[in-house]
Amino acid sequence: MQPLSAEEPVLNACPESPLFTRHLGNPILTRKNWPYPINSVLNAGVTLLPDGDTLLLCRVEDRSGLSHLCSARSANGIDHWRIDTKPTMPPSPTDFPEEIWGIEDPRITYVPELGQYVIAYVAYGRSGPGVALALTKDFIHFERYGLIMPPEDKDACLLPRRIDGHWALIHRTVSGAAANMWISYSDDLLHWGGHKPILEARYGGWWDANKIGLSAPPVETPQGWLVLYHGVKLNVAGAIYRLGLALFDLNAPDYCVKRGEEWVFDPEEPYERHGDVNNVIFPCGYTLAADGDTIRLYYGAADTSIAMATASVKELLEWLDKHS
Ligand code: BMA
Repeated sequence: MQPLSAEEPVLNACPESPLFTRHLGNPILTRKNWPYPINSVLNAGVTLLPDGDTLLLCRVEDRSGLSHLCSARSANGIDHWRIDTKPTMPPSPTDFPEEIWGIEDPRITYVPELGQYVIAYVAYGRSGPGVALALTKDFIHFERYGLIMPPEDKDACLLPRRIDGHWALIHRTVSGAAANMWISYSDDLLHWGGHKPILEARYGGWWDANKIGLSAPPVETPQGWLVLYHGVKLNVAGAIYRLGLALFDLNAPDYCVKRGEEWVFDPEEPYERHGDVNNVIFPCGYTLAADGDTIRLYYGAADTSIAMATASVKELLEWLDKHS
């Protein structure tokens, strides 16, 4: 695999979010880049392919308002994107009626035991959004496993290896006013049980009150699974989507070891503050550079475009030590 350079020139470090450095060319993908007419491109699943290309499996909202997934590949992960000329993974409502209103927000996990990528995505159907799985080796052919978590559930990601012999899925269940993060286990990726809440939204005026959810797939570190999660603060003007950090035990990912109190990344730039949905940063994936420390976080900006920011895993962990 061709390593990514950790020294890519990125600028625009923000004093308010010193842990993240936005790419100067943000947003890196907009509807203007698309080879067919669309409304917006956002919330992409991310992976590094064996040939070194960065692959973004983008959520694309078409001009009917419904979403599908479309691949964009780039050698440097920043520009010269090669975008599929038609939807890579359109919804398939005939066989999967839970996809009748589209598919959204994929998170990609490469699973060495399966030799495949597992995509956890939102299937939007008449009962609301639920979690569906699809497996692929090449992002051309997809094997759908169908709905694995019924509505209302989203923000899901499979861990890359078994925990105590079982596959583990982090997801976000909504029940009443509470939207909290859960973990569930399976032996075959189809039938799930052992459901446990792992991180709950706070209450009152907190930045992550009432509604939280997994952002990018957890980063496996010697200290534990480093989880970036989004918190949604509701105010009279609408919602603000921000990012926070938590650390979970490596062998018991239902156990939260640390949780940061303040957010670490929030909408500040015009392309994050203004768009189809204002004040949203929504990452669904990252790549890790060859130095094993630099992550490039790809995020939907204001539900309109895709932007990128870099961060150091070491610095995120150090911040958590001081702020949890
Ligand atoms: C969430 C998801 C995301 C979206 C965000 C902000 O609930 O639907 O796809 O980016 O809201 O609108």
